[in-house]
Amino acid sequence: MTTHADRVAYLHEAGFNTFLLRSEDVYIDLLTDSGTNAMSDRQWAGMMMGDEAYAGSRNFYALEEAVRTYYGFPELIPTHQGRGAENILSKILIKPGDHVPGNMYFTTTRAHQELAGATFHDVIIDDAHDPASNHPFKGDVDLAKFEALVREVGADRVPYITVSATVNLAGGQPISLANLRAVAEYSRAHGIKVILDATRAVENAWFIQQREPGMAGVTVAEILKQLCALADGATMSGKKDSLVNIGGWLGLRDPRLAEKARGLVVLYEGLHTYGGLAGRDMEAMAIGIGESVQEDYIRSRIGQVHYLGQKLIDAGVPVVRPLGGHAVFLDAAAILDHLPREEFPAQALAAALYLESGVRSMERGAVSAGRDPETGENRYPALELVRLTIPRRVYTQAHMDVVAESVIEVVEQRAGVRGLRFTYEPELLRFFQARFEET
Ligand code: PM9
Repeated sequence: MTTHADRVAYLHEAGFNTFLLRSEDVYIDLLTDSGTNAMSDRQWAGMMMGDEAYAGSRNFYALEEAVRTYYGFPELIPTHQGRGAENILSKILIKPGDHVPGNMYFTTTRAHQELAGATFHDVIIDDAHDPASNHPFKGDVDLAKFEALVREVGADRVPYITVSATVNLAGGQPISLANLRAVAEYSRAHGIKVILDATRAVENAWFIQQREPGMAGVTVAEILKQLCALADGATMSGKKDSLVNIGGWLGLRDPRLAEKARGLVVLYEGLHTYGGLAGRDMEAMAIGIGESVQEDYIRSRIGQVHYLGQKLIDAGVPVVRPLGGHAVFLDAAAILDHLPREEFPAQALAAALYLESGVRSMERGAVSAGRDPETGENRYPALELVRLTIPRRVYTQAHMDVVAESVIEVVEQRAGVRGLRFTYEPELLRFFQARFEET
């Protein structure tokens, strides 16, 4: 715990960017659910079984088996984390001048697509951009937008569509199985691949079980398999759903494409049977995959997110509706409606929350969206959000109560929160290292 005076000093040192705080100076850390999970006793036991051979580690085969069993992709290329898989996939599928549609952008995913020479196009349904819409599947692709893009640029310039399950920047919102089926049918007919961002697909499967007609009696494990069966490949950050601190993979069906990916993984990550991971890390991820689809686990995980979200809704705090899978997203544009978008209300709100109570959150608005590579102008997404991200198996309901009280306090005192301007703006993925001062 820190004092208010401590936090004023730490926040200034960090340039009003919660990524630049030291974790020691944070009381409750809701920056991200990425790699912040608590591993189970079984996973830790697995860590002791690391086979640290350079090639052909026993743990690689355990991971391959787990991915085949639960995700259904026959070809597995391990990577150090999700963006390693995104880099390789973008390089093997994209030619300069191509177009890649997706159900909303994600920061690292779009950055790799752009670096490979593609233009990203958002083809998510309009409801996803409206924080108040209660659509049960705000992650759905708008087929009319997707088809219009393909007509405009030609199917041969669209190597694949990225479908995220769930959609992080829309608020952890799920895509329905019916929608993904329709996307896959259309894509197949036009020679376009479907690539699933499976980072939080287990959480997505839980929402399908809860909300999609006819799915109530189907297990989360079976729904996950059905989701993946519709995709030609998947990128995965195991640091989320798979309950580990590090690890990822690229899963594919086409063995020739997998050969190409293996050719690149040895260049960027490590040999194709470890992909930048220690053997013990692959073992922990293999065990975590099995744990992640257990019904009791996933119900309590999302239940905790909803416990916090419901407290804020009951207090009248504007949050993205319906509540998502991994986080509660505060509608910073509504809360700090005295600040123009140019003064980054979400960045300012995240800073104010830290100042109030030592709770760390993350900006997910204009700072994260970066600049248009063509025009150099700031991109202003419809959603200007602060994410309260819940690590898995880490915090108690009492911690959630403290967070709710802190947010409510900041909202009550919102008139005193000032806007921010850049003092340092990195060129790529600027949100990680940018620095700000008060306007
Ligand atoms: N997500 C998150 O906090 C990690 C840092 S922010 C860039 O939400 C999706 C949907 C993600 C994601 C990371 C990645 C990249 C891909 N897709 O962080 O490289 O949410 O393992 O995964 C973060 P890695």
